[in-house]
Amino acid sequence: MKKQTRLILALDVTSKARAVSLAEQLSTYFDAIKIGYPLILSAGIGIVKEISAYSSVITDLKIADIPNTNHLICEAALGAGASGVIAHAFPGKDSLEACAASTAVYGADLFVVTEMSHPGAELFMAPLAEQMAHLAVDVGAAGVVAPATRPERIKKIRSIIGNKTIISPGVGAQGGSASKSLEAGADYLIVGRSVYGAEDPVAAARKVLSDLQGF
Ligand code: BMP
Repeated sequence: MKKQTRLILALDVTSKARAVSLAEQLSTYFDAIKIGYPLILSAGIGIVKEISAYSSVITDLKIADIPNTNHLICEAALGAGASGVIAHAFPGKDSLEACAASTAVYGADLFVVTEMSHPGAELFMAPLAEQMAHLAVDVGAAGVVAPATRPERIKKIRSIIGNKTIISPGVGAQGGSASKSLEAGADYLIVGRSVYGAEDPVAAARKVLSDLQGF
């Protein structure tokens, strides 16, 4: 994934035509486009290839199964053209290793979720997030997902993972601050509704980008 704007677009729309149109309009403002269940279930896995015409694609299927099933999911996403996948750590090391092995074959990036950005993540995920970050390091993941809604947690996770990549959702619609997340150590910010849901998505993307000047 290139590192120019430090922004990743979360393209959680459910219309294939709208997704392609937004990708075409917005790709220059983003280093990658993240697509997940809302779009893939609506438009089919072929949407990965269509969006790849405009940008690197990270498939956010939050893979969380036994190793063999994880392998099959990775194959489907990477075979469709994804340059990165996102997996959960909680199923354990063997499950994550299956994802790491698949991504290595394709030369793709594995991102491991540590602590999610929504309030409910404080119940089960936050207490284990640091162990999940260690597991991401152990399996050789390219990076982790850490919450822009809690910059102090980004800082803690950065101290565990060294120079691996942190991609960070929660800016904008979820109330996280772009500048505080970057200051805390995020490499990329994941932004969805505040851009694709805006009346003028291009203007909204430009605004987010201008807020990042100086970082
Ligand atoms: P939005 O900017 O609209 O809140 O979108 C954030 C995106 O990041 C969504 O695709 C969501 O599924 C994802 N995400 C998140 O919000 N928090 C996490 O901890 C992990 C995520 O993948």
